[in-house]
Amino acid sequence: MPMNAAQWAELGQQLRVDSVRAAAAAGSGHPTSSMSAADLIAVLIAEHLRFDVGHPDDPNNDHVIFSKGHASPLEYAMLKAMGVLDDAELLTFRKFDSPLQGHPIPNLPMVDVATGSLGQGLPIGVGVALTAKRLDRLPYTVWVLCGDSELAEGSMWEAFEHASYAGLDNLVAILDINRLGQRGETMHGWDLRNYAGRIEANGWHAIEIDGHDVEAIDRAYAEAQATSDRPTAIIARTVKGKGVAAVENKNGFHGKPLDEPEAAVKELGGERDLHVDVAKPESHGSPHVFDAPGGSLPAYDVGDKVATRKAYGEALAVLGSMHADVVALDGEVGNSTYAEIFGEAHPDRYFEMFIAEQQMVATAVGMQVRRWRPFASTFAAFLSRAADFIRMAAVSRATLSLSGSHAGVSIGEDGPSQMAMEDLAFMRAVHSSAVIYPCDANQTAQLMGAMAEREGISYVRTTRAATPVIYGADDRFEIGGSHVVRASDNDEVLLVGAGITLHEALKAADALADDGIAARVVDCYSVKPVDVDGLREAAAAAGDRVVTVEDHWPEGGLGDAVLGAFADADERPRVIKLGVRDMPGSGKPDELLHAAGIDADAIASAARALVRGGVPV
Ligand SMILES: Cc1ncc(C[n+]2csc(CCOP(=O)(O)OP(=O)(O)O)c2C)c(N)n1
Repeated sequence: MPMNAAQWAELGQQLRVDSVRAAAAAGSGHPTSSMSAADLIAVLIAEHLRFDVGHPDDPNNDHVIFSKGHASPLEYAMLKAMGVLDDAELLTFRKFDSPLQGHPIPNLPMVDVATGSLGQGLPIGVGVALTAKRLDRLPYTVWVLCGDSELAEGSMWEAFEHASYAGLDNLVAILDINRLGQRGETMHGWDLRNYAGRIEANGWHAIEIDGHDVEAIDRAYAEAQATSDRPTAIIARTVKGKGVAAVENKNGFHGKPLDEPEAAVKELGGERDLHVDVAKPESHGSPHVFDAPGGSLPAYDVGDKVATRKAYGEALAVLGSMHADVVALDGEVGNSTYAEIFGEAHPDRYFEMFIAEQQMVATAVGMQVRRWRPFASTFAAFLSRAADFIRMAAVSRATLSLSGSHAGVSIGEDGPSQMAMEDLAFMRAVHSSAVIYPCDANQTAQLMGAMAEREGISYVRTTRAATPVIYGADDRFEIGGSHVVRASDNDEVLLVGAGITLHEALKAADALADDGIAARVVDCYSVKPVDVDGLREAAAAAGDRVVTVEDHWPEGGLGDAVLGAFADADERPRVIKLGVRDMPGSGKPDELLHAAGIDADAIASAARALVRGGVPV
């Protein structure tokens, strides 16, 4: 039975009451932030949402994303009204072991991603809406509830710009303009025109309404759905804490349960038990399936010189032919990362995200919500701009692959602004991550095949320079492994490198051999998980003397990963960690590797000092 306007208002009150009750039961949470948006959510689920509650995986279902994730009491109250949760479950909010966490994570039907780091839900919503248009080719709508404080985040404006550029008329941003943030008024208070002007300038349709007038809300949603060619923002003037005089429109009540919840519930008209039969999607389509005729990973001739970034692009293009769900995104450097090779082979599955790294990662997160397998690339240095999106992708239990090119000083003349020197440390610290740093083209191709099948966040660091192919196309590498590249029965020292430094380590081993010192060389291409057993075995076979070398700051990268492999061993080797310690400048790659003390000369002298018991220079 469709509801009438009075019932929508009643439902709004129920959502407020349940938000107050959930926060009261938890003793914490954000009821006032939930109360301002309650009418907006009530009319949405009663009238406009298309979602088959019995089949939450129906690919035709709409998506609802709470960009203001702290309004989780409202989200859970909404799920209760829809029959996804019962009242007892609602009251487990924020309790240990309850799925109803302080901020949402995708452990409940309808919750696609983790939110709570503000400024992320709308960019991810853009990713889901883009997926609807270009990949799934299904007519579902993406509804995103945003707070007004988070509109100060630059990532929100990356999202506004990209959504209109991509013509996402299936995206509706619901802006809960309640004037207040965490500690006081936002920059623009209730100046709805200010928001509307900027959003319209970004190519959106903007509708200004009173966010507690349920009929106006209904009309705005209908208008949004009737709008073609561009996304719509509903800019709703609302009141924080609406309906309870003690907190209504008052500063100082953000993120706190109400002092007198029972009185508040009474003031709101008491508990209700309205149930909403959310309308099912009208469409019954299946997601589009792209052609994937198959193929085999590229093979390179030993001795040729090929940049691993080039192998990344070539392998990715083949992976696109092997797997219909592989898609690629790039941050306007596709001719440097070589993602453009995928773009040429599979233009319909290639997404130019421009210089908007947060939006790029958010789009990848949105695509994997819909079960696509995104590979997103840019210079490794610039992935750091999306660090919080990557961190939150892990909270979302996302599966996606990232590629960072132009790592370290070896990029040469462009200088330190373009050199990733922190990426290994950051990516290692991401929950669920694998960190891969291949040294040659065959190894890159092999490991990308593994990345395409791995769950979690996978990162591959690629190198700008063309490096010699040292492995055969039939050599096999797995994530978590390492490879002994050079060994003898009388090794006195172990050199551990990866990527560009593996080649320096091999040159150093030649120089050491001239001095009569046999060096074992291990390619530690899997920086996380690191091959603990392989490294321990190699160190033991090389006199328990180890030199690690990385084109990265010494903190948190390859050297620390290797040290971690030895940390709880009964016998620990002596380890010298070589990394970049001083701020580099411009120069030729060889000059910069030398100046940083990570070239063959530096490795050889560290090894000599270890073997001869001296202090390395
Ligand atoms: C990136 C980020 N910065 C800061 C916070 C802490 N925080 C949580 S809610 C909030 C205020 C949110 O205000 P608004 O978006 O207007 O929503 P309201 O609670 O007023 O409805 C802040 C600053 C956060 N969660 N994420």
